[in-house]
Amino acid sequence: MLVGRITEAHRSHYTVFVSGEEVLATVRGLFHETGDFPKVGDYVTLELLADKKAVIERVEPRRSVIKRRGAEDDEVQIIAANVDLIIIVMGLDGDFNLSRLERYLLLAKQSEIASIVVLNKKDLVEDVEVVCTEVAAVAGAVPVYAVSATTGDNLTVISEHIPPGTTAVLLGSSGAGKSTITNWLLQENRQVVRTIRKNDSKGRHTTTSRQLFTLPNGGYLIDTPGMRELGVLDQSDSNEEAVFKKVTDLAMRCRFSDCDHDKSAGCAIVAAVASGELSLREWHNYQKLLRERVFVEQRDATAALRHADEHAERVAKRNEALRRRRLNSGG
Ligand SMILES: Nc1nc2c(ncn2[C@@H]2O[C@H](COP(=O)(O)OP(=O)(O)OP(=O)(O)O)[C@@H](O)[C@H]2O)c(=O)[nH]1
Ligand SMILES: [Mg+2]
Ligand SMILES: [Zn+2]
Repeated sequence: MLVGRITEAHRSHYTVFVSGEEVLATVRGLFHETGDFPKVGDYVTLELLADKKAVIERVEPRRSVIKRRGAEDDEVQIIAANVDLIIIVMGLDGDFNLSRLERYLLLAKQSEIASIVVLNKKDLVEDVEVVCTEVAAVAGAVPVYAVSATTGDNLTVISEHIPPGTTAVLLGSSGAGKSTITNWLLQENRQVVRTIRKNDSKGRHTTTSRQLFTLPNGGYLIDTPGMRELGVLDQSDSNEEAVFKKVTDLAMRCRFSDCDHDKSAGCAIVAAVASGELSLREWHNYQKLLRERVFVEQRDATAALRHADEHAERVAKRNEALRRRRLNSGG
């Protein structure tokens, strides 16, 4: 009997890393009785057969598990087992969402697994410091790093968090750059990466199953599909819209148009919170959403200005070229 580690879990078979190679495995009948099937990251005792095939006898006790409630059936599912670090990946593009980040942080806390926040696509942002400070306020003691997976900027900091023998998992929305980070850490293009939708920065759900990789330094990394597979997020994203609308509608009933919604007399929001029509939680969510939107708007405005500058420069160059040509042909 040998002990191996589950690298991929499919409907009826598993890929297991054992004695330096990957084998295809099925499970003993007993698993079908208990329903507790092996999960990615599990250590399993198995019997090797011919042709790189194997049968899994049992799952070794799990050191840790990341659990999540399924979207439709409300059933608890295990995302990964024996994880030492949750790497929460969020893009500094339209993916940026502090409420969602809070939910990931909560997931890590509930799993009792250490986490770090990786703000990816640093190359798209001018004022990274400002964003990091804002995120750090939400993340508390959890370290926050801004990186760029396409330029490699600051990525070594992630590898330092995955010492030999430890296991990290990448969590985050589709398009955040988890697979791009995976490829960089593997120093090899193993995972498929696909461009996001231009209009809303949403990914295309490129990665479709969880997979465990061995890193060059002997650490382990699990790449996961963007959150749609796990449900929850799309639903709460639309809740955010509802909260935003509720508050902006209320604010129109404030007596003064420049109401600070704090101590002002005749404030419809203060009244709504007092009457319970608006919960404090909704109000705080709204404030967070507002900060996010201001951040995204400012960033877009900066980008627009830069484009305008570049455009002006191109026009000036072209005019200069035209003028020269005219001078030349005239002279
Ligand atoms: N500008 C920029 N683009 C990036 C960066 N990292 C990733 N991308 C791009 O973002 C897109 C999505 O990257 P993926 O790595 O496929 O994202 P993912 O998180 O694995 O997405 P799913 O597999 O769908 O969950 C690709 O076009 C990447 O090239 C970055 O640091 N900067
Ligand atoms: Mg991916
Ligand atoms: Zn008000």
